[in-house]
Amino acid sequence: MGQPESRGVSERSELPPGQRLQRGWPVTHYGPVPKFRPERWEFRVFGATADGDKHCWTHEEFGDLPYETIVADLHCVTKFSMLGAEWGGVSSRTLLEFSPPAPDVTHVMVWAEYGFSSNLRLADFASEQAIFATHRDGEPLTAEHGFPLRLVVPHLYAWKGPKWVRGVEYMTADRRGFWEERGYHNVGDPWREQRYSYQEEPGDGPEL
Ligand SMILES: Nc1nc2c(c(=O)[nH]1)N[C@H]1C(S)=C(S)[C@@H](COP(=O)(O)O)O[C@H]1N2
Ligand SMILES: [Mo]
Repeated sequence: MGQPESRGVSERSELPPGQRLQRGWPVTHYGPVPKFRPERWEFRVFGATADGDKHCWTHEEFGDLPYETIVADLHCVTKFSMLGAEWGGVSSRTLLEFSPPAPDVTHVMVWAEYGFSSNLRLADFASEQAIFATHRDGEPLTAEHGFPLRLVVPHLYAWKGPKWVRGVEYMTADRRGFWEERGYHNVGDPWREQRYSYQEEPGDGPEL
């Protein structure tokens, strides 16, 4: 990997409404922890790409992409927050540069092992703080925290950042991901407490 480059500290290390501070780093996810098999692992960008092609990286190739770090908080919708971790990896902006979306792309679906998925508005995905992390606080991720790769989108609830992420689908219309189909808010902004889909307002997401 190249020289680490710092993107600076997160703008607000504070608690969104209704959240409490969590000490330590609990493990939270649905389903089993997948086993990492490097020879079978690939990262795919597909759907409405600018050139119409699917783009794939092996684990080794992904590790050659430019490495950056950010300091960011994680807010779980079940009301605990972890503040101020340093995440290292490949920013979503870098990925968008290497594999640009078609002009009419408005949303992305981020795909992980076992079919877990989460949808994001393109603008949220392209936010400066969003990072495909391989490291936390200088150490490689552990298996239960998403090794070899997880997405971190600090300005949204943490379910919007799949662990064990394997690809991104560029979409020209919005579609709900795993938790968004199961009662969680389509946008998921913790500063506006967008926890559940019944709170959605017109324009926040596709019809339920
Ligand atoms: N693949 C996958 N990623 C996931 C989840 C999941 O169920 N599956 N849960 C999310 C939720 S709800 C949270 S709070 C964070 C927790 O990350 P942590 O276990 O590293 O604290 O992972 C997110 N990423
Ligand atoms: Mo969560």
